[in-house]
Amino acid sequence: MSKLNLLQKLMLTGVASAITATSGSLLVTPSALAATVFRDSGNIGDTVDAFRAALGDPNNGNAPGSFSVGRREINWDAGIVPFDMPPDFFNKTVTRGAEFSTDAGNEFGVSNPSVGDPDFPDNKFDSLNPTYSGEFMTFSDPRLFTPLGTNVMETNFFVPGSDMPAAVSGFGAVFTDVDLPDITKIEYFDIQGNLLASEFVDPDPQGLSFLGVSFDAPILFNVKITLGNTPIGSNDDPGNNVDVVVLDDFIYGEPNKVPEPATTLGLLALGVFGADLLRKRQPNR
Ligand SMILES: [Ca+2]
Ligand SMILES: [Ca+2]
Ligand SMILES: [Ca+2]
Repeated sequence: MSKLNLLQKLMLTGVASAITATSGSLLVTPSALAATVFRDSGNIGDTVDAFRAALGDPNNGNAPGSFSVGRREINWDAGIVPFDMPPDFFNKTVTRGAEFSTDAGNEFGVSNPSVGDPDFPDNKFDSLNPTYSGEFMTFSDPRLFTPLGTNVMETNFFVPGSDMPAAVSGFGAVFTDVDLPDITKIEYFDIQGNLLASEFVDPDPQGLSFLGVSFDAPILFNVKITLGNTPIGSNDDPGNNVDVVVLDDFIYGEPNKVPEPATTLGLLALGVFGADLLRKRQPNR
């Protein structure tokens, strides 16, 4: 319910570097980095709106490319999103600059598909387990999102509609049916893999929870989300330490292009390799 008393100020220092946007380029500068945590459960609408305001307006929707202001959101609710959702659907098909992965084959599900989808009917994943429609709640009706075969997933950001890696100034997600404390969490990483923040999601059994972290600059490269302690499919049974959790809305800052270290290394390697090839192709004299 409350807003400010759920808002924590967190100062991160040390390993993190701040990236300052200057005239379209990204400048890496070593400095302290401020992060703000937005956490709520139950009636989460006010905290979600405060997080949106921290990231900034407007919602840039499906516009391809990167903009200097605003944010992106995914509510999963459009009928075109298939029940078996490809991991790059929200970058390549619907261009919002987010791609998802898991260590269980990169499979994802979106509930309540439109009539005509081969997986219809489904209500809040009750086609995967008939008890789920009594456990899960929506923030945005009617559709929910989950990784399949695992309870851990990652999100990487791209200049929307492209393969150019990007960073954002914050990420938040709506969770439903968080039963157990100190398990469901989001971990936030910079481009070098440094952990910027790790925050647990407050429980709200059969209800809604929200967690978002915003940063002073677009330094967030990857987020890792842990949903309860059990992949979707099992009966939710927190009394026996089985907690199944799924997701609703994702809200994140506008993706900003970042230099990709792997590309630089790749070009260096290619240069060395190319020089070696050239040497080998020199005719003997
Ligand atoms: Ca939704
Ligand atoms: Ca439950
Ligand atoms: Ca649960």
